[in-house]
Amino acid sequence: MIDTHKGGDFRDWMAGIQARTETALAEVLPEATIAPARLHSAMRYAVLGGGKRVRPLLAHAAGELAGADARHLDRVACAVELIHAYSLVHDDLPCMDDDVLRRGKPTVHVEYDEATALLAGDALQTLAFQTLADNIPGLEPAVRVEMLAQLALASGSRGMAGGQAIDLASVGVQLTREELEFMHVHKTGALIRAAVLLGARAGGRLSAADLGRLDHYGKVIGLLFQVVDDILDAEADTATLGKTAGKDADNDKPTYVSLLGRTEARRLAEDMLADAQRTLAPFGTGAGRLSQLADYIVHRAF
Ligand code: GRG
Repeated sequence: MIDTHKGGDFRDWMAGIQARTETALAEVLPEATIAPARLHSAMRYAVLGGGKRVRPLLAHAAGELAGADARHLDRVACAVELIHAYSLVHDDLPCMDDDVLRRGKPTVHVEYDEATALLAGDALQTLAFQTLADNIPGLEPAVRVEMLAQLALASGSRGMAGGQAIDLASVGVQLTREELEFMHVHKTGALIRAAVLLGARAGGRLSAADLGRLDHYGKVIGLLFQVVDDILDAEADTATLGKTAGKDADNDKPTYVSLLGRTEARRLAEDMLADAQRTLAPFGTGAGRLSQLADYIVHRAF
């Protein structure tokens, strides 16, 4: 379907969405000079100038398919990316993964302090909801309420935060494949799925059946993102540290590689990619960007 994720046209489209997302995020985030300046500075530090912006790309791609206004999609993209940024700030805290580096820079609690990082994450989360709740000219309030409910569900205890809780409880535990999948469908997958659906909801063009197809696509690529992340982590560990493949470097968390082995994990990723592409087939060329993004998620590094 269309060209692959390596095509120049796709790269240009990606760069365009990444740039407009950066601008939109810089606008919705309070200036670092506004009091409380340290908190606002930490929020901007956490969000701006880094990240692949996978979720905004998915929101825009789904929204384009649904005939959405690009300015409405900017708001959706900001909301989802702010939730993502909050999750990373909190995930890096000493009480969770205790990481000192993120996107090649010191993590927020290292650059600022732990209390500021906690508050920055909290405030990013609430800013995400404010971004959708504030008036968006041309986007019906009823649609925005639906989006707010969907984003809340994806972020909370029955979504990302719930997945994180299961992840923390699974350190040193042997999970079955079903349990691992359940954890990742929530921890990483729920927000990715929400990015696709919120983007689609911003346009009025799709039927319930089409939204159902996109929901399946979002679910598959959300999980696929994590399978690939596990493979990339295992490869990085082996390359840099000579570690035993498949175990999380820091805390012995189960991964797809530890459960299936690298070859089988790669096969799973390719099978899931095929599932995602099949799901998009009825949309024809209109789903070209979503198709390329699925390909990009799998082949971004191998
Ligand atoms: C703290 C409530 C709470 C949740 C945290 C998603 C998550 C839940 C933690 C992230 C931990 C992690 C590194 C998971 C692996 C997959 C993943 C989400 C990687 C980071 O996302 P990318 O690759 O990051 O999209 P960039 O930097 O490109 O934005």
